[in-house]
Amino acid sequence: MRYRRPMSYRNAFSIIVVAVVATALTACGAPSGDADTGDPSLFEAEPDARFTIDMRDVRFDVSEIEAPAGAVIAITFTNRGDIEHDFSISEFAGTFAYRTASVAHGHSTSRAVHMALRPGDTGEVRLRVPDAGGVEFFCDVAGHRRAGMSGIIAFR
Ligand SMILES: [Cu+2]
Repeated sequence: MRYRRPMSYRNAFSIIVVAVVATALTACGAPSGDADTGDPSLFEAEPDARFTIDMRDVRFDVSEIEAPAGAVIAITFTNRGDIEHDFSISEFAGTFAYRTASVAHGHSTSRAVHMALRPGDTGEVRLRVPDAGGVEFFCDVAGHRRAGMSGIIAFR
């Protein structure tokens, strides 16, 4: 049997760094950083309506907005809390895009729309839903939705 050398500290460190980077890239299904996500055409013109929603610990300060079906709406989110939050939609029949310089946080998600914001960060979401109906949004950080961090966008 051949003698195996113990792994050097340098090699062990390299493997850990690679594992952490791989986790960061896959955690939210999108690259972290300031890349746009979704359909970029939604950012080509001024939206038909604009909304502002702040994130607190642990709630959205606006829990219902109304928008015309078929219109492009913009929602600017700012995380004014002390912990990370996100804007998530489970299943989404329309088109969306978002833009933020915030760095994706560490939890995984299978949500159709998921924009994570660190404390103090801002991101803009654009949505277009063709048909009337309600879309529930929530924060997908563990426990936050159950604590009431959710809301409805009513398309009329
Ligand atoms: Cu949250």
